[in-house]
Amino acid sequence: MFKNKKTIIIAMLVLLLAMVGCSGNTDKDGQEGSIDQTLGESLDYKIIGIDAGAGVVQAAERAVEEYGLKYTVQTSSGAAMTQALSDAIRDENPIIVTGWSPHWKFAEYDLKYLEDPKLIMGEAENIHTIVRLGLKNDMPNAYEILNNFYWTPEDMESVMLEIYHGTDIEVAAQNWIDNNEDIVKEWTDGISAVNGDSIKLAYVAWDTEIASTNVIGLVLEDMGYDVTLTQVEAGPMWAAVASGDADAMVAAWLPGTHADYMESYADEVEDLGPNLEGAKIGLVVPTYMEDVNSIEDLME
Ligand code: PBE
Repeated sequence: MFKNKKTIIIAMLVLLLAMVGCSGNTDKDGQEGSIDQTLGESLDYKIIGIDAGAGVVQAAERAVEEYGLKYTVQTSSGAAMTQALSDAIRDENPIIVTGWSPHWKFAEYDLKYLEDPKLIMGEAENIHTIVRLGLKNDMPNAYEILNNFYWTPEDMESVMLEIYHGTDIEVAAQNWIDNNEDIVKEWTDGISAVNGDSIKLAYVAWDTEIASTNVIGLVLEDMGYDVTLTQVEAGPMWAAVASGDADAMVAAWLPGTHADYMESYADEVEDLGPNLEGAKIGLVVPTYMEDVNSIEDLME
């Protein structure tokens, strides 16, 4: 009896040790799917991008080329990228995404930008307000409000976070306005309201631009404008302001991210300067990918 019991206990211990041994085969810091795979193999040599027209995707493609990486940048959408990121983090799997800040993902997850010693992804960026030629004459009040529009990365991130946590976009934008009346007053100070003039703002469905466009849209609405927000892709957004189809956009990332767009349309738009300073783009990974700190670490 005693002997039997002992045998059972030993058998159980052996089984337990075997199970522990097995789980030891999957890399504990989540860098690789199995011990035989390189990081690149476990990622299928993919960097998770967003929409093809985004400057950050083009910059990532340039980085792949300049650093001689085996990776390809997979295009999708901002929403698909953040979904892939959250799935990977849930399972502590490795992932590389095209990222930018301000962005709620840095408040929600432990993430890091990969160093970029060749500065291919650019340095500090600002977000500019761009209007169509002639807006100053046609709609001087809106032009002034757009010219005054300026906030901080923290302001923008607070709107993005509220939307991420489930608040309706317009409600989150209105909440920010209600909580920051002094700032909004600076944008509208001394400018008189109009009586239902139509104004059209173009934007792309990037989390940053959803936040900014909705905030300035509501401010213009409060000032008596009949505001239409039109969601398009990046190229069409720039083209719409250049052709006058849209009156303005607050989504131009300069000097780097949208340099090509700016160069193409320089003579066909008016740049009202930054509405936010201290933005950034880059390749972003979860901090648990301890061995990967630089784009150079992706070279094989
Ligand atoms: N972004 C957000 C855009 C600009 C705003 C960084 C995704 C881009 O890459 O073009």
